[in-house]
Order: sequence, then structure tokens, then C-alpha cells
Amino acid sequence: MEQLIIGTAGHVDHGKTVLIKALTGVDTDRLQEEKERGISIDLGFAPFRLPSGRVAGVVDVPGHERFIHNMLAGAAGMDLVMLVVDASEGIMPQTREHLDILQLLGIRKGIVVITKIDLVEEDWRELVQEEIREELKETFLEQAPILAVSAINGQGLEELKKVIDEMTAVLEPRSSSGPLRLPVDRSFVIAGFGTVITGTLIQGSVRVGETVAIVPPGLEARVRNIQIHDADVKEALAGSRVALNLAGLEKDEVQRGSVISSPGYYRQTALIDVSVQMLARAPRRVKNLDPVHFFLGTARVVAKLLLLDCEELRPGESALAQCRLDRPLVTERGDPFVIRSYSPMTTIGGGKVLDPYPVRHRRFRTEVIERLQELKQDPKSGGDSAFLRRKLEELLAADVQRLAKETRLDRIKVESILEELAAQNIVRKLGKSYLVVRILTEYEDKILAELQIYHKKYPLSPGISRAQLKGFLPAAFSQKDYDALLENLQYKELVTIKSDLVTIYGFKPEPVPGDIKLLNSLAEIYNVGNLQPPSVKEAMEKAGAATARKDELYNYLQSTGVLVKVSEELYFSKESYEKALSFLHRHFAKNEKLTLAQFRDITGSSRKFVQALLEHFDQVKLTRRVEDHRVPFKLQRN
Ligand SMILES: Nc1nc2c(ncn2[C@@H]2O[C@H](COP(=O)(O)OP(=O)(O)O)[C@@H](O)[C@H]2O)c(=O)[nH]1
Ligand SMILES: [Mg+2]
Repeated sequence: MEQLIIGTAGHVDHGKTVLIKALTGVDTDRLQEEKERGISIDLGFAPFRLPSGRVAGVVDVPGHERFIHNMLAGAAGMDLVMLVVDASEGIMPQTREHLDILQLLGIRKGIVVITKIDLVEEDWRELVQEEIREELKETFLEQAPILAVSAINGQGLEELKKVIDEMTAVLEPRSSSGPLRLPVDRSFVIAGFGTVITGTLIQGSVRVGETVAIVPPGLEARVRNIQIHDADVKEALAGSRVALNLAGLEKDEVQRGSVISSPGYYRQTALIDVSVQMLARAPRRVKNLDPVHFFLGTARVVAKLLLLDCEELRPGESALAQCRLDRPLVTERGDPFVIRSYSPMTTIGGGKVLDPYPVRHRRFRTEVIERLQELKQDPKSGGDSAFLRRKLEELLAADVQRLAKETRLDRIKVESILEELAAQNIVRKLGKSYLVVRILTEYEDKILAELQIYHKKYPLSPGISRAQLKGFLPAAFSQKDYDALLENLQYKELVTIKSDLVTIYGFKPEPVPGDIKLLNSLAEIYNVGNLQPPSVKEAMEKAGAATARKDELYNYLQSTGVLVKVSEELYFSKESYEKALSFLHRHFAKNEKLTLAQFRDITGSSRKFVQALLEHFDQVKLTRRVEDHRVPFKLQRN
């Protein structure tokens, strides 16, 4: 079985369906309505045995302008297209529109088939042929063979089969090894049999018994049966037309536009970055946030285009845009799409997906535009490196696993790109994470600058807390990455970290002359206070210190051993604190209990102070309170 899809294209009534019947024996107009009206409405399918014996899948599309959306769903998977032109009518509107669509979707190979030649004279046919050549200039069909046939008398059909055989003998095979991707073009329920979907398997493979995902909406189901050209098979490879019978689904849970895929691989998205190109013959311009019909794979949604680098999009122009979709779909970088305007309903352009999972952008942002421009150069392969770097910038920092998930590149590829970028000094590893050097440098500089500012403002403070310092970096920057960044700065001897406090490397609090005076007078106030010290507020006022400097001054006095903190409001000079301590020890050397009144008398202080001291002693586990008195803490276990 060959994995090969041949499609039709062309204006309504130009003879596509009859041609396919003549070639394959199958009438692809299977719907009742199609038979009655004599026109194709939806996609038709037929197996096609080539002279060489290979069997291709044929997708016959409707030509009528009202059913262009069906044509678009079928065009996505074509390896070779037959552009059909009626010999008497020549080029017509949907000949052009289909040609535009095929071009925008990146279809590479085709044959032009002039049909109904039994109805025209030889020289008329030649005129039509010239007209066609003219029309095909600068399209993928510029060099395509043009063949003339009649489905009625069979003229030219053998020659056509021969050319199809030759042209498809050298097609690049699709990859059956990657994750499964099968855009659904039909889905129906057969009573007693369940859900059947059909589509062109564009990547990967699928086996009977396997569990597959259906996104959107994000369901899983088991593959009960597979058919290719009406025959049961155990496995289908990329490039085949397949029908899958899926077990375990409710009615109508799958629709055209869904993608059957490997479980867990695709995430649906309703926001995508794209490059978009307007057709020169588009009848109107697109303004910012204008809604358009958006076709990708077999999906059809409404998109609003946020134009990122221009005010509006005129015929023939191109732009970068962020598409807001009214319904989610599944896409990958490099996927082509087509857009059609609302009124008149016509194809106006198309483009390529640059990022399936972007953050929300604002318009006219140089960094956003530059990054997308870079991706546009080659969204699929050469752009991997640019894409990864861009993701890394968006994420601020990420490890290999996260990057593989966000870029959909495999780990080996991610690692090799990171290695390359690291050698170019564009990214750097920090702990397990990678950061873009530009961002890393920015953060390091910010940290160092904020430390300088802090030390200048609070020259007596032993340092800023890690948490407070992190507040200067974006909240999205993770704690783990922040810790690694600090450690690295310490390793480079740019900062010092002592328990929870960070300083510039080697920083020691050093009071300026003015502060020395202030500190001395505070120390003096507490010395005079003896065992009845003033409150913090009183002391600060007496010393003439600004309230805002309280923490800094007291932390300094504490860390230098001048004061001891007993409560938020109460500090004692070191001497008086030690005096109180020795009173305590001396008392317990001879007694088992100590009451508040006793301690007041021993110290000669007042109730307020001894109560604070005793509570403090309880807290530091020197004493323990029992009813209305204290006992030494170590007696607790008795
Ligand atoms: N005389 C003649 N009529 C043809 C030929 N091919 C198609 N037709 C007629 O053209 C009409 C449209 O054909 P159809 O295949 O349905 O066109 P489609 O809309 O492109 O699929 C039908 O009435 C056919 O009988 C041909 O080679 N010779
Ligand atoms: Mg038809």
C-alpha cells in the first residue's frame, strides 16, 4: 500500500468528479443531495490504482464557492493536485481561488488537467492552454504539465495516469516515526458500531488497540478498527487515507477540525502567533482585530488578528499578527493556514504559524516583532534555535525538560541547541536551569545595584533579607532559580550570604561619624537606665534619631553586643541584662521558686520591667512559669 494522496481542485462543473470516476471507477458524490443537485458539496474519497500497481488515495473537492470550507479541509493533506479546467470555459473564479489556496497551503506538486476536450476545437483548446500558462506564472504550477482529457470518450486518460505515476514515484515520504497527527475531516456514528472518523494521516502511525487522544476537546479513545480504502488493516502509516473506529466515545464528541494524536502530545490553543500574507487580489484590507475565517488543517474557526507591526493590512502586504481564535485548535510551528474575509466571502490571504503557545502580546513592541521576524525566517527547522531562545526569554529561566515541553522539540535537540547557544555566550546554565545571558546579566546587575542602594540607605544594617531582595526581580522568576542566582553571585565573590541576610561581598556595617554619635548616645541612655530602661520610642526621641532608622540602629547595637532585646519595646544594656541574669542564677542556687515580687525586690526594679524580663527568660528557656512563680527550666522533666 502506497502512502500517497492525490487531490482535485478547480471551478464547479469543470469535470472533477467525473474525471475521478473515469480514473478510479468510484463516484465520489456520495451524498443524496449531491446526486440530486449534480454538484459536489463535501469531500469525496476514492482509492486509485496507478498503472505501476501502487494505490493512491484520492480526495475530490467541491468547486462551488459556497463549499470552499470543505475544499480547504481536503486540501491540507495533498501530495499531488490536479487543477481541473473546463476546455470551453477556461479559467473561472474558483480556479483562481483554489490555486491561491493551494499556493498558500504550500502544496508543491501538481498537474493541470483540461477537461471536456470532446466539446471544443483544437485551436480553442490551445488558446485556453495559453491563458492557463499565463495564469500560473509565479505559482507552484508554473512548470506543471498541462494535459487535455475527455472523461466521456476517454481521450488523454491513459497519458494522465502515466504522468501521475511518474510524478508521484519520487515524492518525499512522510514521517511515520513522529507523534501521530491525523486531522479529522469526517466523523459519523454508525448504529451498533460507534464513532468512525476519517482523515489523512499526515504524521506518525496508528495501530489497532492503541489509545489515542482527540483534541479538541481533549478526550481519549481506543482504536477498535482501522480501514484503508475499505479494507481492514492492523496499522496505518503517514500519508494514508484512513477510517478509524473509535471505542468509548459518546455521540458527536468528535468533529471535523479535531486532531487524533498521541496521548499527551498536543495541547489545544486559542492564541497563536503567525506571519500573514495578503493576496494581491484581495478585495479589501484587514484592520486591526477584524474577524476573519481562519482555516488550518481541517479546522475552521473565526480569528481576530491583532496586527503587531502595522496599522492595517492591505492587499499584497504581509504582517506579523497574534490570532485570537473563537475556538481552540491544534497546531505546530510552520503549519500553513488560509484566511477568508466575511463579506464578500473570499480568500484574502494566509500564512504560517510561528508560535502555537505564545504569551499575550501588545502591538508595536520592538522585542516581540524582532523575535517573530527571526522565527519567520524559517519557522520549522533553522528557526528551532531562535524559537528556543525566545521561549527561554519568555519563561525567564527553564530546565531542559521544561524547554522540551514548551518548544515541542525532543530533549536531545534541546540539549544540543543549548550547548550551541552557551558556546556563543547567548545562554548560561545556572543550577539546573538555563537563562538567556542578557536576562541573567540584567538580574545580577539589579541585585548588586539594589544591595548598594540598601547599604547606602542603611549603613548599619548587617544585610537585606533574601526574600526582600527577591522582590526586586520579576515575581515569575522562581525561588529555585533565584537561589541559584544568589549562590552564583556568592561564588563569584560579588555578594556575601550569612544565614538569611545578603550583602555586597565583604560588607561590614560601618557607622559614619554622625551615626557614631547617635549610637553612643543611645548606648549611654540605656546605661543610665540601668534595670529600668526607657522604651524604644523614648530612647529614640531622646537621642534625636529618625523613627525610620529604628531597626537599623537597634539591629546594629544588638549585633555589636551593646544592647540585648527583651521584647519589641524593651532593650537592656548588656551590663544591666547580665546583672539581672546573675540575680536569677544566685537566687536559684539557694531557692527552688521565684515570684515576680521577689525578683522585683532582688533587682530593685519595678514590676513592669521584671515581668518583661521573666517572660523573656521563659522564652529563652531559662525559666518556666508554674502558677504564680518561676522554676528553673531544666526542672521541667521532674
Ligand atoms: N462532454 C463532457 N462532459 C463532461 C466531461 N467531464 C465532465 N462532464 C460534465 O460536466 C458536468 C460537471 O461534471 P462534474 O464532474 O460534476 O464537475 P465538478 O463540479 O468539477 O465535479 C457533468 O454534467 C459532466 O457530465 C467531459 O470530459 N466531456
Ligand atoms: Mg464535483
